[in-house]
Amino acid sequence: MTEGTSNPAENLAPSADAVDTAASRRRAAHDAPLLAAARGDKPAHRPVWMMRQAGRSLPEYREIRKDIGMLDSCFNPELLAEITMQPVRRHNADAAILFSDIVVPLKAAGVDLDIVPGRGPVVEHPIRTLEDIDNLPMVEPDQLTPIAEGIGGVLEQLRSDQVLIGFAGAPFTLASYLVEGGPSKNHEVTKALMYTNPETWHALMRKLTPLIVRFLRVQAEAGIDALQLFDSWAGYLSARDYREFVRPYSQQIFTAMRSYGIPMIHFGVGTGELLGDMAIAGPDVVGVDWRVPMDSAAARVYGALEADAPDGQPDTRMRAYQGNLDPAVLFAGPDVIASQVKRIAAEADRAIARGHSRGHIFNLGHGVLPSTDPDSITRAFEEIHLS
Ligand code: 1CP
Repeated sequence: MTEGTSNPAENLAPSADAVDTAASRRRAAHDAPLLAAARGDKPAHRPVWMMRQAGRSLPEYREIRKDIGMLDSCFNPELLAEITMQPVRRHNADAAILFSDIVVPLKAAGVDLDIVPGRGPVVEHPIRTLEDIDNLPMVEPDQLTPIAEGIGGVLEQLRSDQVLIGFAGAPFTLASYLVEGGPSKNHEVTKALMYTNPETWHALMRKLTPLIVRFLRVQAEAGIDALQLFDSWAGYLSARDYREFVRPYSQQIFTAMRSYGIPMIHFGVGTGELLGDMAIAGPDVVGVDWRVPMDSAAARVYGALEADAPDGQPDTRMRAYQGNLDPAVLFAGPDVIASQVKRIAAEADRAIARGHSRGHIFNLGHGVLPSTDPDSITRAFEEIHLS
């Protein structure tokens, strides 16, 4: 294997100074309901935010973005802060999700890619060989300065009971865009690479893991209160393949980020069969899509953690859970929204009562759909706060 792809020397863990910097930038948001739920304390109300809450469902977003491209807005600190805050103000959300994209650290590093309207990230030269991987640049923290500045702008505007969630794409999901060259329905080129050329696959994972850690460290040191690692497309893998080809790298990311002491959330779509393995990777909060009831999800994870570490202390098997309203329910009118919110709240509370879960952060089971009526979103937030 060539030197560039083996990446042996990158020390993923931050220095004590870096951890101190992060702590000094972070606001004292200890009583924020989302942080309380994540660590297992009783929140003042059930915290809620929605994946893709910032973006296309809001007229104020379409207005502000009408003359500027997606990636240009991600590297403009004022715009980034404003778009991040739009849904927080409109819906009284308990968390802001940083307006950015999983391909931002690649773009910052100089990879030739764009986010094409109506499609998503498109990579000019797909990455499929060891040579391609060698040529993939590593991101330098100063290339991410606009993101750090944008985070500062958001933190100035949030109330002390609201938090800012930073994020990154997990190595598998990011690799899928690089290998396929763009959005993919079945991820077949990615899987074919994994099966026919595992050395190349692992080299790509070893290259992306430190890049993702660097992106998250810049965010942590700029003061984010929590982070989410999106492995959106991991649900396309069998549990066996996930364990062999993906989990070790996601696990390295959680291990590297743990010393910052902020809650870490892990989410993917269609991951019912992977929830235990995703929890073993090391997050504090497991995201659940709408296909699996919250109490079943917690029971599955608890069982998987017990089997993984039979002598572990009981509380090492406890995670908090995030989810899981079907985004399509926001189209079904107030009565259906209210009854589904009540059902999900009851399922999540049952998991806590059974000792399988330490808290619940309400969310959708995946992102807000672009044509959702913003008023139904606001009403759903109100309903969830009362649940
Ligand atoms: O023109 C536009 O408005 C672009 C649409 C858009 C937006 C608003 C894209 C392109 N990305 C984003 C922002 C974004 N992306 C955020 C912040 C906003 C928020 O959540 O409120 C986040 C967290 C992401 C993360 C992201 N990007 C993921 C993981 C989350 C998920 O939805 O599963 C993924 C898979 C991407 C890739 C991506 N970027 C954009 C699109 C349309 C896609 C998906 C493409 C595909 O279907 O493969």
